[in-house]
Amino acid sequence: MKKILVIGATGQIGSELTMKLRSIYGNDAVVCGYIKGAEPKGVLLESGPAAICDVTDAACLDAVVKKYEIDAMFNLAALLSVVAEGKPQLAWKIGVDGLWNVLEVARQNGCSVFTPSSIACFGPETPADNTPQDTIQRPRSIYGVTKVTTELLSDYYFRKYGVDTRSVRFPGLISYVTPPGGGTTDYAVDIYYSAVKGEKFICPIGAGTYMDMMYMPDALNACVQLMEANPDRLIHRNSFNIAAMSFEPNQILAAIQKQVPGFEMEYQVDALKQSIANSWPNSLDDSAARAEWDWKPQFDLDTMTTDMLKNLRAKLG
Ligand code: AKB
Repeated sequence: MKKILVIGATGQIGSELTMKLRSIYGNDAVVCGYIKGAEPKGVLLESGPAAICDVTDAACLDAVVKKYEIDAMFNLAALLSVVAEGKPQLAWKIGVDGLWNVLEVARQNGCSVFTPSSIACFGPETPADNTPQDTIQRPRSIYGVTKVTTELLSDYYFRKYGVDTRSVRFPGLISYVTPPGGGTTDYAVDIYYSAVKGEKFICPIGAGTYMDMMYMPDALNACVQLMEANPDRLIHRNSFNIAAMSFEPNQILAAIQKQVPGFEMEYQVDALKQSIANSWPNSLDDSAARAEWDWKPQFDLDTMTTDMLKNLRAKLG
């Protein structure tokens, strides 16, 4: 990767991925692609180029790719699971029609493309524990439906046109930098904010609901490592299971209580979030990613908790 466009660069993953890519490839080599209403600010804006880049507008995307001579795109444009349930057609328009535009522009301009999938690409018929890399994918949420389609379309463009498409299935991502917007796994971020603010946490996900989660630094490493991987080693492409930790609400509570004694949580289960969570796996088998591109996470629940609390205390004063 020499010249990179991050689409959705002001979102939860994009804001940190853009800065990480700039630290590796140089500030001028990484374009921060954003949409109106989600303009970049601060260091994201000041440290390198930025351009309006809407995946639903192929001509706009093509112009940005040509202007900056882009050779790799990170396509992070998507509505997360809970928001998508309220706007299914928009979720499809951004996630699938938008990807089609990205892939066509990539084909015409010789770019590689990373488009994340998610644990949401699985459904209730999928084996829930140690979910295999290749298994049944019949998601119930519209977000999951768009993610399976994303995987299939990306593989199609690789096989038919040779476009270098690669992807991982992200678990819930936990970060102290940019909050997530409308996902089922957001509780695992929100709980840290409550702990640092000294507030009781109201948990919308029921006790005993296991989901895979990952600390953002590991997620960012996965993006870079997979895009830099030797293509000759890749048996899979779209999309790799990756995993770092799996827990249920009482376990993240206990991890925080070790460092914030007296921190309290109460359950008030949200029916929509719970039904989505119930349809997702408990934990993924990421052995294909480990074998094909040496994937290995650095953070577990305790080390992530220490880092989250330290950084959130500094951020929130
Ligand atoms: C969500 O909860 O919607 C996302 C995801 C797991 O893809 N964080």
